[in-house]
Amino acid sequence: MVVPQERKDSEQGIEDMINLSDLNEQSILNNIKARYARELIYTYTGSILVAVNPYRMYNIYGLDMVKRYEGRTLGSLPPHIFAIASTSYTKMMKATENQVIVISGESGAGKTESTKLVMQYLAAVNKSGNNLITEQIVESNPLLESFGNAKTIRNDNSSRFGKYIEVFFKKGSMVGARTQEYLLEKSRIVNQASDERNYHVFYEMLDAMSDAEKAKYGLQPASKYFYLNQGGNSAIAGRDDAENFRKMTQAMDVLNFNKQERETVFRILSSVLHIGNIYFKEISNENNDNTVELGSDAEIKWISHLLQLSEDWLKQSLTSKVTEARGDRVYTAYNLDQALDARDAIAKALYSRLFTWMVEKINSTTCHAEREKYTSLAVLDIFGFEDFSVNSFEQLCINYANETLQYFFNQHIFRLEQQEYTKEKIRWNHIDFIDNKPTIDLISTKPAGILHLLDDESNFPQASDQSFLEKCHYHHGSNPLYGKPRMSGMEFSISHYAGHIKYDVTHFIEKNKDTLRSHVIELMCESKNQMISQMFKDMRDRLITKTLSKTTGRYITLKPKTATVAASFGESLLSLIDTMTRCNPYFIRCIKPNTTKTAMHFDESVILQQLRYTGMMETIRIRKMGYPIRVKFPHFIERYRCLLLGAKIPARELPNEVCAKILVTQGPTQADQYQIGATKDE
Ligand code: AD9
Ligand code: MG
Repeated sequence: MVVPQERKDSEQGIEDMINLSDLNEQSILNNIKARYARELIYTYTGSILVAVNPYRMYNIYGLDMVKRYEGRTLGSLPPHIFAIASTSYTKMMKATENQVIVISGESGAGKTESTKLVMQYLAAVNKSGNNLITEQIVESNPLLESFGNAKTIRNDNSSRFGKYIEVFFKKGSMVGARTQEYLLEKSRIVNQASDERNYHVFYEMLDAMSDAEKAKYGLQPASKYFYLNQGGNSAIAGRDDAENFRKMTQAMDVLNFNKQERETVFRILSSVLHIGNIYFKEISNENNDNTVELGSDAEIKWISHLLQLSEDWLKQSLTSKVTEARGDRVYTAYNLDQALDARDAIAKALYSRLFTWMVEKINSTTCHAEREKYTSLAVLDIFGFEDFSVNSFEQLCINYANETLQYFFNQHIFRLEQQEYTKEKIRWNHIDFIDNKPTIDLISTKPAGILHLLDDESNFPQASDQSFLEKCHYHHGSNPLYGKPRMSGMEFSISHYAGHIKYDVTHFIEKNKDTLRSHVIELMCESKNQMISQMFKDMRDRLITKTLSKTTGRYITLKPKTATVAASFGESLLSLIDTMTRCNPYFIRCIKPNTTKTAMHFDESVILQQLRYTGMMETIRIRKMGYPIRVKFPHFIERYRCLLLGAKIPARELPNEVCAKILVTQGPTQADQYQIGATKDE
C-alpha cells in the first residue's frame, strides 16, 4: 500500500524539522511528541540528531539495521543514530578527515547509551579481519562503566567521569582506540547522598563473588560497609549486579589483564571497603587536646595484608601528620576530623589511581604508537548537566564542562555559520542565539573567574571556603549571572544555559587542592605489590622531583607547585575543544523525557525546557534559512555547464557570472534557494 507522503508526515511527525511549515516552540514539541507516541525516538534538524530517551529498549539496533544504514546518505532513510554513525564514517573514508560525534544532554538523557550504539555500529561495519582489536575496543566499555558509573537520583547508570574515545581506522578497518578520561568524581568513593550508590563495581563484586572468594578478601555484604550503605537500599531495579560482574571480568580477560593484575584490582577494591570501616576513639591527652586512637585493629590487618603494606606505618598515617624538620620526622597527632579526612583521602587516592591505571591499561592494549598515521572517528560522552539538592565543586566542574560543550555547539552552528555568510557578502537576517560566553567567562576567565579565584585561595595558606566565597561576592556581586544568597549562607549561584544552580562552597578549597600527604604516597610506594607501588611512584614522580645537590652531593627534594583540580580540568577541557575543532563534527542532542526515569512518558514541560535551552528553535531556523551546501565556482561550472545547452562561455566572463547564467536556466522559482557568494573562486 502506498501512503500519501502528507498523511504519513502528519501521523509520524516530520522527520527533519527544518521542513516544519509552521516553526514555533509548540510545533516543534508537537512534532517530537507525535513521533515519540509512535515509538520514533529520533528526529533530525538538518544533520543534527535529536534523540528522546525512551527508557525502554526497542529492537531497532540489530545487524539488519546496521546493514540498512550502511553507506546511505543522511536523510535517505528514517532518522536513526546509525545514520549519523554511517555518515560520519563515510565522510572520514571519503575525505580522510577526522570526525567527532559530540553527544550532549543532561544527566539521564541517553548520552552513554548513544555512545555505545555508535561504537556498536562501527564495530559491525568495520571491514577488518582483526576481530580481536574490535572486541577489545567494545569490551573496554563494560569495564569503564563498572568503575566509573554509579546510581544517582538522576540516572541509575550515571557517568561520573567524562570520556573521549578516538577510534582509529586504516582503510576502513578499526585498528585501535584511545580513551581519554576526564575528572572522575572522587567524593562518591567515600560519600553518597540518600538513594545514591558508590561506583557499581563494589556492589557487583560483592554480589557475584563466592563465599570462599569473599573470605579471601575479608568481605561481607554491601550493607556492612560505610562506603556502600550511606545511600540506603543498594539494589537497582532492573540491574543485575552479578551479571555485570561477569561481563566486567570477561572484559578484563579480553583486554589482557593478567592474573596478578586482576588479583590486585580486587585487593584494592576490598581495601577501599575496609578503609571505610576504620573507626577512631577520641582520647584526651594531658594538654586537653583531643587526639585519636584506632577503634580496632581488624580492618588495619586486612588492609596491610591486601595491599602488602607495613601495618605500623599505615596506623601512623591514619592517626598523625608526619612532617620533616632538619632531617627528623615529627609526628603531630590528628583530632577526630583530621583522622577521618586522612582515612578518606587514602581511599580516594587508591580508587582514583586504580581508575587511571585501568584507563592506561586499556589504552596500552588498544592504542598503537602509530595512530597519527590513521584517520579517526571520535565520540565524546561526558557527564551531563546536573542539579542536586546540594551542588558542590564536582557539579561546578561538570556543569562548566557542559557549558563549554554548549559553546562549542553554538560556535559551530551559529557563529561560524553566520561569519561565513558575512564573509560571502550574501543577504542574511542575523539569527540571535543565547550566547553562553558570559557564563563561561564568569566561571573561568583570568584573573577573576570563579575557578581562578578558587585557585588563588587554594595556594594561600590562610584561605578558607569563607574567604573564597567573599572574593566571589566581591568580584561578581554585580554580575547578573551571579547570585548571592539572601541569608549569609555558604553559597553562590550561577545562571547556566540549562538553569540556575546554587553551589555550596563547603570543602571547595580542599577538593580543589586534592592533596595527598607525601607520607601516604611514600607508604603506598613501599607496598610489596609491584602494581600498587608503581601506581604511586608515578604519582610521586609527578609531585616531587629529587635533584642531586651540587654543593652537598645529597639528594634534595623539590616540591613544585602542583596543579589544582580546577586548573588541570580547565586545561584538559581547552585541549579537548582544540582537538574537536580540528575534526568534522556531528551532533547528537539527547533529550530526557521526564524526571522519574519512566518509560515512554512524555512530560511536555521537561522537554520544552530542554528544547529551549539547547536553542532548538534557533537551530532549526538557521538550518532552514541557511545555505549548508557550498560549491566553489569552478566545480559548479564544470558540473552544471551542460545546462547552458552548449552555449558558448565568453573567455572574459568571470566565474561568478557564469554560475549566475547557469542558475538562471532553472527559472525564477528557484531564485530564493541559492545565493552567489563573493569568495568561492577556487
Ligand atoms: V549521565 O550524564 O551519564 O548521568 P546519560 O549518559 O546521558 O546520563 P544514559 O545514556 O546513561 O544517560 O541513559 C540513562 C538510561 O536511559 C539508560 O540506562 C537506559 O535505561 C535509558 N536509555 C537511554 N538511551 C536509550 C535508548 N536509546 N534506548 C533505550 C535508553 N533506553
Ligand atoms: Mg552517561
